[in-house]
Amino acid sequence: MRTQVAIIGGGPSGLLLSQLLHVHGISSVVLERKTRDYVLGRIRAGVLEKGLVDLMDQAGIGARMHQEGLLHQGTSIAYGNESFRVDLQHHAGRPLMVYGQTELTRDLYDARAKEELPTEFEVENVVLHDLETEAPSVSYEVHGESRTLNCDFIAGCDGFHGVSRRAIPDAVKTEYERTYPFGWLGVLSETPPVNHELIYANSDRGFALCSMRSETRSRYYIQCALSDSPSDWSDQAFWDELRRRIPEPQADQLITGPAIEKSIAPLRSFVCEPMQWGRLFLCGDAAHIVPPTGAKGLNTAASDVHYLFTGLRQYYEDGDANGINQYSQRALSRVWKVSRFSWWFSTLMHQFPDQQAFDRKIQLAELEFLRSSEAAQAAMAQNYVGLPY
Ligand code: FAS
Ligand code: PHB
Repeated sequence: MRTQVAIIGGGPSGLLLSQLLHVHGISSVVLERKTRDYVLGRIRAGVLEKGLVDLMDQAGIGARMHQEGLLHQGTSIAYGNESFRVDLQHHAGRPLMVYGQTELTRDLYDARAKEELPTEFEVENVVLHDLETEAPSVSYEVHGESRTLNCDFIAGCDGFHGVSRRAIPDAVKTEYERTYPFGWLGVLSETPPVNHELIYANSDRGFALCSMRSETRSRYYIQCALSDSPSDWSDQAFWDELRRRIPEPQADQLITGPAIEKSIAPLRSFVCEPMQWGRLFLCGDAAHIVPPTGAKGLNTAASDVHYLFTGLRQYYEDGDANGINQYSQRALSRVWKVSRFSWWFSTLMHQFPDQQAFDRKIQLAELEFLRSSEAAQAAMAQNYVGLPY
């Protein structure tokens, strides 16, 4: 089989790249390890930057997102008995869109099926070949049958645990990593959100986040020990702990219900340099991971897709290879700024097990400065709504 761009991974990165290429007449095949339903069963990001909203529109599949998504003009930060709102529209000139990654991925898969774009599910033993030639290929198996996909380029969109990053020689690659000594216990519930906008809370008991998927479906997180497992937390224990960590007015109004999903995500910062090798280009979680505090994981996958799509389009339409040759450098420049923001916000909002009393006072002083300073809120807002591509 032959295509112009082989895409490994059928998560949001791979699907969005494939859809954008298709709209501009560039062929691609998506190779996905799991089934469509398995991919759609993952509960992950909830907040979209305007850059990602615009890419969905550019791909011609933004209709349901605009119909069902919620535009948020601000977000709240709580600490101790204090709580303040950061006006995103005022400081950064645009809102955020609340629309779950699951729904965005569903829209992408529905568009693929409608246009009958080639997707291979349940692929195994994916191997990348001849990356340093002009005729790379990907070999793989589907239900025991061996296949080869010949192509011009390979997009490694296979997430943190995929095979693409490993295809870049160790001698060429530098991996930067920081792990955090806690996780996020997340609960999805068919209950109305406790607040009309998100609340990020730094309490003496640990971090909490009140988010949502719609006006009837809420998403909540509490910081938990890395040794915890979801089964350690009954629904009641989760709701009781969440109440202890959020401001009293919201705690009193919290409407609880059965958890329809409960999971724990570890937190890490990770960046692989370079993000390209020969004809292989890494996109999204295959190249970098950020702690979810800043809601930047999915959104940084989107900026990678923008840079790679633009470069590939330039190559095929104008014969100009500058965009693809500069991809890693351009993508990494934004990746590091996003990694810094995600690290800063995570460090500001969480209780660290080895934290000294001095550290806590510094955290509270920074939160007090953020509450009282227009300049500090503007800096936070501009990062949070999304840095320019
Ligand atoms: P993905 O990991 O989503 O997709 C990669 C795809 O490649 C998967 O479908 C996988 O099955 C497939 N694959 C892997 N190996 C393969 C192989 N060898 N061959 C073929 N296919 C292969 N971000 C936020 O902004 N906010 C959040 O709250 C948030 N919560 C998260 C919670 C968890 C538990 C995780 C893991 C991530 C979370 N993220 C969050 C980040 C997340 O949203 C990612 O940034 C986003 O899924 C990135 O999309 P992709 O790069 O497509 O990677
Ligand atoms: C979510 O709704 O899942 C979410 C929102 C904002 C974040 C992280 C996760 O910073």
